[in-house]
Amino acid sequence: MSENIAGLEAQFNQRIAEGNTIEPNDWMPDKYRKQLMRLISQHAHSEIIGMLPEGNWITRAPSLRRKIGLLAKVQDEAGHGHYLYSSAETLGISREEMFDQLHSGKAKYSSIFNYPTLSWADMGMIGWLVDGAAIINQTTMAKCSYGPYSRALLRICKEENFHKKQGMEIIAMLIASGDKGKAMVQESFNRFWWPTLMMFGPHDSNSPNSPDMMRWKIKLKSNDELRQRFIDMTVEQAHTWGLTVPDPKLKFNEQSRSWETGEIDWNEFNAVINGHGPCNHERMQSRLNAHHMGQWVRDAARAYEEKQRLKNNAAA
Ligand code: FAQ
Repeated sequence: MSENIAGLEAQFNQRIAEGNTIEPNDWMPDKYRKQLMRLISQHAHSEIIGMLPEGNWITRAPSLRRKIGLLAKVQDEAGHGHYLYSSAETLGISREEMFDQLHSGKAKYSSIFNYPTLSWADMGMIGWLVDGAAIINQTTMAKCSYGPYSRALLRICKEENFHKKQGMEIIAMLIASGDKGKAMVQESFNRFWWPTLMMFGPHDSNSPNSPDMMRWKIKLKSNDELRQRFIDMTVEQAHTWGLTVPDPKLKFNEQSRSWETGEIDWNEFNAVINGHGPCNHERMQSRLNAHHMGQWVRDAARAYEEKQRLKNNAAA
């Protein structure tokens, strides 16, 4: 029996080494399945909770065009949540179980969504920085070893690119509008810069899940590598706009040709991912209310499904 498992594991490792994808009905080690359930469900929760900070601004968008754009973006995030929940379901976990894990605080979601959105410039900042960070992380992971997740990410990344562009357009227009607009952008940048760097997770030396995830090609680049790629791209963009990166220790390293930053406040990061960020409580309350108010939709969908099942049985 154990020889059989060892053989299956050898085949599995070989498929990964050769760059093939693992599909839902393929044999996989239990830990690989569990890591994927954790990762994909947390990603799905991030998309769903991530609708809330921007959702706050739909009624306050400064024009009809902006309102339509923001509405479409928030709707896209709901769609991403659905692709990801479906992808996690292929591993044998139900949507109800995933929701229970989110609502009980057992499952995490991205730290960034526990920060408030205080001005219209924050809508631009989320598109530019948060979607920008998500794209860097997810275009890499779109080549990961688990087929359903990699395919979901391909589509998500295409949509996130639009999100980033609409964010950059908001910022460019605010900056072009004059000193007041530019000051709004700078103030928002000051609040979002460090929390965005935290999105990439702890340093590699402090990332307990990374060794397995990298070995199995779920992650293809480490937390620090992706964070650095984001920093190098974003600092240049900020300078082009005449913005100041809120980091007195920021300096260009001529040898590595990349930007060095000061240290992230890991106490803040740990507080936020453990439920004590500025908006954790508010976000979870909104999520629980939405879940409660959506109960009738789930009941109606189940009743319809049951009716169809009885009809099909009668016809068979
Ligand atoms: N926030 O060992 P590692 C988006 C946790 S989608 C909260 O390094 P891992 C779209 C981590 O879960 C943004 N928790 O973990 C959008 C683990 O805890 P656990 C979401 C974090 O998994 C845009 C522990 O710390 N994207 O933005 C965070 O190897 C605009 C130890 O960490 C994804 O989920 C964090 N920032 O690497 C929507 C992408 N960082 O589970 C709306 C996929 C770490 O053991 C508007 N996820 N933790 O209890 C990933 O790539 C990885 O999960 C990382 C973390 C890189 C986030």
